[in-house]
Amino acid sequence: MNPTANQNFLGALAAVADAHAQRTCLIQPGAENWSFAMLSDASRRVAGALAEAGVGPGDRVLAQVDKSAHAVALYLGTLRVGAVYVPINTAYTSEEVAYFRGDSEPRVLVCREQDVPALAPVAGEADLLSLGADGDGTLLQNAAQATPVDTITKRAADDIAAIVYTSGTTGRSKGAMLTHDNLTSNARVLLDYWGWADDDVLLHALPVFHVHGLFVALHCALLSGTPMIFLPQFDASAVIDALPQATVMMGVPTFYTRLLARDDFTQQTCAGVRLFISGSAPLTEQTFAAWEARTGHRILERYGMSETMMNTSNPLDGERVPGTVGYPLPGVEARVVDAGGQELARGEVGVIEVRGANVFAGYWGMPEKTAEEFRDDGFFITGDLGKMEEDGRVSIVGRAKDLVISGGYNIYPKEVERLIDEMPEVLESAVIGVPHRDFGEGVVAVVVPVDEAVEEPQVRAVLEGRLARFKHPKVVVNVPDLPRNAMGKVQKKELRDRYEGLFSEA
Ligand code: MCA
Ligand code: AMP
Repeated sequence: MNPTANQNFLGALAAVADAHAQRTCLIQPGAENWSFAMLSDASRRVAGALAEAGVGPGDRVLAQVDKSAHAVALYLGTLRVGAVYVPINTAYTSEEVAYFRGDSEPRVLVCREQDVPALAPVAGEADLLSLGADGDGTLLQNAAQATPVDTITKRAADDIAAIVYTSGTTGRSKGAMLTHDNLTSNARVLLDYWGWADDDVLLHALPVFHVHGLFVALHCALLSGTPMIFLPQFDASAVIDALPQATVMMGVPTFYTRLLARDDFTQQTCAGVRLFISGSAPLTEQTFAAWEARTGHRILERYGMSETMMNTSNPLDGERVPGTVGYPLPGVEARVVDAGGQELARGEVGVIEVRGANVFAGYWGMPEKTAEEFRDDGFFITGDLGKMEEDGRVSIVGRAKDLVISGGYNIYPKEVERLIDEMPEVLESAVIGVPHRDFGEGVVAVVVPVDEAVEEPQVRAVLEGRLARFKHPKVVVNVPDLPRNAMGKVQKKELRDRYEGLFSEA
């Protein structure tokens, strides 16, 4: 790598876009398809609007926008001006957005048209702009009038390209700073490892505010100059309609279980597909087996995090073993250690640690938190429990961190417990995740009422508008007290075991 050259990841993407200018980039059923040239042009214009709004190198662009071709242009336009893209889930309430705005201190906050009134009071110093084309002063209207930016702002390999928020154990979200080199190296490795070919067509039904949809999926297609079928969200019928035109699909396990639940999803539907990839949450061996029985395909499972993007993957050509997440990717080192940081023998369960060009630069504005999660030799402590199999594959067996993963979204119990505990009717609560057929894990609140039993609608009413709905408990259980160990710590494992079957009919 030439350290004096421009290491802005957009440079690599722009070169590919120029080489494939007339090729279709975004296939949008029911709407106009976009070529690579159209996307480049739109992103140059968005870059112009951002520059006119005063956005410069290192400034944050906080985006809470629906998935669309324009949202992709916003991401690319942000990189073009050397700014830092900060995407957040569209399900977040204005109270949650207020936190992200305060923490990331963006120059602009780009939102959906309908959210302008609710977000205006929390925009602080940031310019609030809606992305949409309607109404004066939206980002797209500004972009239409702006002078397109043709240059790509120079960035060093370790300059920050994006901040991806990931929930913290204390309930405070942490912004994982991903560098241009993190994005570039991981995308290149994945293209090669998954054998991306010139005739590949990706079915993209993931949201574009997390690493999975925004980086892993999008970058594979953009960096190879191949088209994507760009669906606004996962909808099983739309996916079944689109799959015959696709060669690769990436999804969270819920995508796979929902497709299997459909009688009209058959081997014929995916006759042209060469690769199904799953990640973000554990894929059960049952789903793996049912998928193979239905389609003849063995799903390739991989493992990543917001802080590291992709760490390990089952092989493209070798055996894909269900229940494992495969081998460390080229350039990524993985080890399993005990509580004291000592590497464990193969087969023994401990915490997974990783090191490599994929690993983030630290948490935004939290140097002490960053220091806590790195070893002196540069390994990042993932908080996932796993083991290294004899043949060097990694298996994830659980989580050291108190985290629920529901349909691929992370929910930190503390964040929910804190609000439930504020209810005058509640003495204390424990939020856990238990097996759920659709979401993998479903959120359950176990509450100790002060007096009368606390019902689920009461809890929901308290959380409404304060916490994104996917974090709301799907069930509330009342108990006389919470199980605790000798130290007084709530025994969540005991609760998880106790309520394991709660969603067996779900
Ligand atoms: C929606 N709801 C959920 C979830 N999604 N509840 C629990 N868990 C969820 N994941 C709730 C909504 O709050 C709403 O509740 C009701 O379900 C219907 O909402 P809708 O939007 O229609 O839901 P859906 O279309 O059925 O969405 C389910 C989904 C979606 C398709 C599985 O959650 C999804 O696209 N998940 C992908 C997440 C992802 O990309 N994760 C990657 C992050 P109510 O009726 O009460 O309002 S992890 C990552 O990036 C790392 C690096 C990695 O390894 O990949
Ligand atoms: P996030 O913080 O949203 O990026 O989520 C990352 C977490 O998702 C990881 O630390 C794992 O706990 C989990 N995860 C990602 N991929 C897998 C997988 N294939 N199997 C099990 N857990 C996974």
